[in-house]
Amino acid sequence: IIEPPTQMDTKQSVKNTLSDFSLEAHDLYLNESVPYLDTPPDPLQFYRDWIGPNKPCIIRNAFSHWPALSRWTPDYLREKVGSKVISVAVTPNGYADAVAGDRFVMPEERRMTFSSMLDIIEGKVQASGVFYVQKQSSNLLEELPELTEDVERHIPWMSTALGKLPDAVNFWLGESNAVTSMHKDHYENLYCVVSGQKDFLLLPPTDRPFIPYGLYQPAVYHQRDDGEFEVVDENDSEKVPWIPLDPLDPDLERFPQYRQARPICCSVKAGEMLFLPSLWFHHVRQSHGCIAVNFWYDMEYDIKYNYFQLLEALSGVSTLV
Ligand SMILES: O=C(O)CCC(=O)C(=O)O
Repeated sequence: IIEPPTQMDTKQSVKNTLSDFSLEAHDLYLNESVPYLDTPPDPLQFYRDWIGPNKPCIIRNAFSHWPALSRWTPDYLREKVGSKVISVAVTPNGYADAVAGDRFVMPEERRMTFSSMLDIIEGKVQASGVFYVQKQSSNLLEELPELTEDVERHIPWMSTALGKLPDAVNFWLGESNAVTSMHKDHYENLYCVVSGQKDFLLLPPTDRPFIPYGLYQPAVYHQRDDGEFEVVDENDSEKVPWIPLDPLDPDLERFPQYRQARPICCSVKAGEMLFLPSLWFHHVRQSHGCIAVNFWYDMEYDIKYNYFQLLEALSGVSTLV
């Protein structure tokens, strides 16, 4: 007599299939490190080789003509935008938008002048907390339009390749201990480092089955007058799905499935541009005072997205084993 499969057998079989799925992606098309291109690409070639296949690469000499590369010194920035009031993310530990205990904690969004931020970066003022300009809602165009003449509002070959303009152009400036926790976005991301260095840890979308998610109560940090930070619940907000794992120090007892993940690390230096394809998981660190500008082009909600949604659903089933 052949016994019908139990629910446990079915889950184990989904889990095995997903492990093979990830292995096959590595065998078929993924690189073991992030390759370099030496010149800005032709749009069709870039679409064919990198956007379509959903593979990251680092492009050199893609924005050597930007005045920002030589101009953006603290003195120049103070003179040009020093008095502008911008949004700065402030946290006690450098972790903005990250899981802390049983909460998903967002940074305090502090309004301050660009000069005050530079004072902190340059060590002229000792502030408690970690400061990071990382507003992500096209803050370059919205908050610092005076700086756009030093860069470009879009990357012409990327806009041609995708047939659209970026949804957002973001400006990043942070302290060395400001970290962006692991997450993924629905953007084709061109990330340009203007000064300093960014360190990316990347995981392909096909490694999704090994990446744990939980549902967390949203909260925000708030710095009290005595300098201490408190965590204030956002009671009216719905729970947020987020990744509780720190890929720099993964708790493999708690998340054994992460053993199968195969992260790729890369450093993006001043003058280099990372193409970070849609749906890739990324965790980001930086050198102190690193400045970057990035372009978020919305992804196509095509069969790639559609398959990824299926993978998400199946990953949820398999982690219940
Ligand atoms: O630079 C960072 O800290 C994070 C960048 C990022 O997450 C993004 O561009 O999607």
